[in-house]
Amino acid sequence: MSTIPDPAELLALCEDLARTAGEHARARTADHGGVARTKSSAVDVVTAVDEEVEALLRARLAELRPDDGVLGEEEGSVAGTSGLTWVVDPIDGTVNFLYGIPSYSISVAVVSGSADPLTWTAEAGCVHAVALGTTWTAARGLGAWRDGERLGPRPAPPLARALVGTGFGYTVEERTLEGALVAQILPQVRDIRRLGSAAIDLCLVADGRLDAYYEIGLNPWDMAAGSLVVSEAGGAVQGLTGGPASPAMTIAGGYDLVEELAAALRAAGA
Ligand code: LIP
Repeated sequence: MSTIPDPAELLALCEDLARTAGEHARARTADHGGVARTKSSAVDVVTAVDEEVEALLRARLAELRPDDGVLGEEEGSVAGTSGLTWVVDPIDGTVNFLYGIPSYSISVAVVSGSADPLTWTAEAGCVHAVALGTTWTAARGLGAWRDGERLGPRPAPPLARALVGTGFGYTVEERTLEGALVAQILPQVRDIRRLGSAAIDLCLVADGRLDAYYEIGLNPWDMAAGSLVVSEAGGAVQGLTGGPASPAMTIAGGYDLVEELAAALRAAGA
């Protein structure tokens, strides 16, 4: 029976993997490898670098943690036998990467118990914003950091003074609903930001550069590492009615503000 390494050891491995993958992505920024394929719509693209980075992460994990499972955006889920699953988004913010906009990241998390965000226990995570030169890390029960600086709880403003991040799916149906929803939220907040990488959005909530964030339709790999950074920095991450975040809704921020935003989203028909 393999023992699960302590969160500090897993954190070091998350960061090493994310930084190694980031160096590959940086080296390929010039041509991003082109669009390899599309997924849910013609604008839901996968670049060659998305595929290269996930292959690199999986190869390193096969070498270092051969008994662990892996869940990745581009190659899906491979079960393990150790009780640990690595949840990876090779390029979070792919469209930004494609257009040369610096708001993209490598997101690497490791979870125990299950590979389902509704029931897993996040053990450690790293969000490495390659072009921005910023790296957020967190380990269960140990804390969260931005570039090695410890992150702690901070007072949250009321909703009317909150800078709120969000994002949108890639299909016409999703965008029609999400556009109507944000139109109702915008008049109730300081302002909205759509930065294009959920992992970075969540980490900006953790370090106070966003007051809150919500998004419908996040995948496990988009939110696994960033959600741990938020919670270990003293913030809340939840669903629309207070339970765990899920593809139905992810809301992050200070505890009181998250509840105020959740109520506004429910009232707007989310
Ligand atoms: C992205 C998310 C972002 C969302 C984008 C996209 P990807 O992930 O991080 O929050 O709004 O539509 O889903 O596809 O770049 O890995």
